[in-house]
Amino acid sequence: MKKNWWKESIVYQIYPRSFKDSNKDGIGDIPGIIEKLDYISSLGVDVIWVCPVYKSPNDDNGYDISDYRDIMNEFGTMTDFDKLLTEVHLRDMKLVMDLVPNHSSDEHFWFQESRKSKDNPYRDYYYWRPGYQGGPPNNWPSFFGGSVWQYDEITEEYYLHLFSKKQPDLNWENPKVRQEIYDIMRFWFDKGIDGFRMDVISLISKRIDFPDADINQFNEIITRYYANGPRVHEFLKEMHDRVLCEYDIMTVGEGPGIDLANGAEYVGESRGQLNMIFHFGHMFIDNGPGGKYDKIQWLLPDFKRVFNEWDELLKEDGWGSIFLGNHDFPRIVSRFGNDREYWKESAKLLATLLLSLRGTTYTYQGDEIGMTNVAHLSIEDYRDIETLNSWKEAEAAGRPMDDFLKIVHLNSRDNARTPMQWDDSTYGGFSLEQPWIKVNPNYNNINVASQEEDPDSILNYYRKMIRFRKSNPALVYGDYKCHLKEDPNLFVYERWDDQKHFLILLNFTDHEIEYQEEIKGRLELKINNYNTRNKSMWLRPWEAKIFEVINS
Ligand code: ISL
Ligand code: CA
Repeated sequence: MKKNWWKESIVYQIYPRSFKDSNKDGIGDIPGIIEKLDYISSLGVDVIWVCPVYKSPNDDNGYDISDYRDIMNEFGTMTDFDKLLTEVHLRDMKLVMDLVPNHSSDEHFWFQESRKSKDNPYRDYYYWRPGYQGGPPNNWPSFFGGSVWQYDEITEEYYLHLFSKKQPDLNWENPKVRQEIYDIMRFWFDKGIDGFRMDVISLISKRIDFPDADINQFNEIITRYYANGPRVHEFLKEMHDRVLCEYDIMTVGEGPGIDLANGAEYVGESRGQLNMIFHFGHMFIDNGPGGKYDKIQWLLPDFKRVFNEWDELLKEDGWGSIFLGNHDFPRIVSRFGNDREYWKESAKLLATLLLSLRGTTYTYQGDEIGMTNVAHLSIEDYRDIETLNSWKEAEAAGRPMDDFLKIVHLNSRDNARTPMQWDDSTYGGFSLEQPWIKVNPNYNNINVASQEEDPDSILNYYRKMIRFRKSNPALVYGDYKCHLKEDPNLFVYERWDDQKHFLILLNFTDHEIEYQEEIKGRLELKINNYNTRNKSMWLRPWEAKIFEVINS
């Protein structure tokens, strides 16, 4: 296995709007991030990934970009950004930005031109099609509800938008569009940034014959028509050969439709495309056939299978990304742990998992203090376009809205977007003014300041686990073997290289369980998420133990 800095990196993801407000307008910003760099560095983080900070009308919080070479007004200026980059580097960390190449904002100059006339030089920067029988060109549904086609009166044609109508899809078939994106990438690399997380990279090539979808399962529509289109690897290879190969940077692509059948094609080292991808196997584990607003109970054997199969797929050629949540998904302790009776234990157990699997590990802001989902009583307190659109659709469909509110509580992307909880002052120390989105009312109990003081806190456990991972390369590069694959309660695995050998025991339940397999060798307890350490094979509720196996 070839070693690389990005394989060993601990990545910390920042959602700037919700991280820290420095100028009392209730919106997180770049100077706010700079204020907190010592904190981030104190965790042991190597790489910071910031979600989009470019100019944007914020229809989708920065994932709708109107100028790729400038900074969003609310977040600061280019001078602030340059300072951020310098300060990150001064602390021996790296900075990765979010690249959103699949779509721009409808307020981008390209789109403003494109919509003007059918012969405008920018017309083919986007997908324009005539209507069909008085309606849109086909029946494809958008990620954010409604059709993917928006009618534009000026030229009496429709444009494609897989996300909101303010996020028109860029036409990657047009070589000029590709060149524009490569130039933008170079602009940021030449400033000295250390990589890109690439938004919905799986969608840049799609079925451009635009056939009607003949099914109504959204997930299947994605894989059949939107994702992994015929030219996606040709485009990525071109991007790599024209830009990426010239810089010592890291890339991680994300996208719906990336699965075990195609994942290796994105990251195989000999293929020269991306370093890593985020797949959503475990992120959709509690979605029923109707998608994310059709919740089902997730099961541990399925969860383990996702990690096992991806590890198996990438172990010879490629590299994994290990994450349990991000700005698009519920809080990890609420989703995969028990955020009530075993809040602390289960948050620490998830940290143990995150930091002991093979792959680069990503921690989303606030997870290091066990931030939880939020349950606002009114839809008025939600901000996310996806949540609000699906609310409107559910209302129109006559669904019982009390029940729908419960699903929003479980699944809304805003669960991850409430302000970072720094201390117990008003607004959780995020801002001195009313934030753009309400603070989770539990900020009095869950915040950075109180956990700094407590040696037994989730925060200090993250620090300990990060140190432990860094001092044991077996946890980064070493082999992986899962035991008891079908066991519904325990997640047990070994990690080893020529130096060290570890056995990791994780109890994903509210009750005590004894681990009964026989292990050769002497076991030395190295990490335990309970402060009353216990080296027996009994696991208390949500207990996590890492043993070193000696003389095996
Ligand atoms: O959020 C999801 C499920 O709730 C995903 O399906 C998500 O829409 C998908 O992974 C793409 O996400 C990315 O691109 C979107 C943006 O809204 C997300 O925040 C971003 O992470 C469009 O740019
Ligand atoms: Ca601000």
